[in-house]
Amino acid sequence: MKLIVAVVQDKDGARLLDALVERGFRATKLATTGGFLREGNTTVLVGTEDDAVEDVLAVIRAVCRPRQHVVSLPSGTGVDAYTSYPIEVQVGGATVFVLDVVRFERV
Ligand code: 2BA
Repeated sequence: MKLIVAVVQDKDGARLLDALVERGFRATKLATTGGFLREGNTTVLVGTEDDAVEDVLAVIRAVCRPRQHVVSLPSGTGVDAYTSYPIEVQVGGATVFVLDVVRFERV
């Protein structure tokens, strides 16, 4: 069994859950925060059999879109400490980890 941990954008989170549940996968949605942008994102956990991992990844690929975000970074120290400059980063589609599950129980 595998645990798929997918960090996705909030905009894609609800549609991803809908698509997974529609296809019979069990999923849990967590409200999370990205370490770089410090903005809210969504982490979806999916526990599934090994042979279904590619199906779950296909759903994630179909739903989650890359988007450009502009973030302001501080220029530096001293006089520059109070100024910032914008940079553009591409976020997503999704950051996905696939973990081996040692034991799974529903009690
Ligand atoms: P954030 O950490 O808020 O990162 C948002 C986006 O900022 C990243 O998009 C990437 O394009 C950029 N970025 C992140 N760290 C950077 C850095 N040190 N320098 C320059 N640009 C940087 P994604 O790569 O698509 O990541 C989206 C979110 O997925 C991340 O939000 C974070 O919450 C999660 N994530 C990504 N890689 C991860 C990892 N190795 N471990 C844990 N979480 C991860």
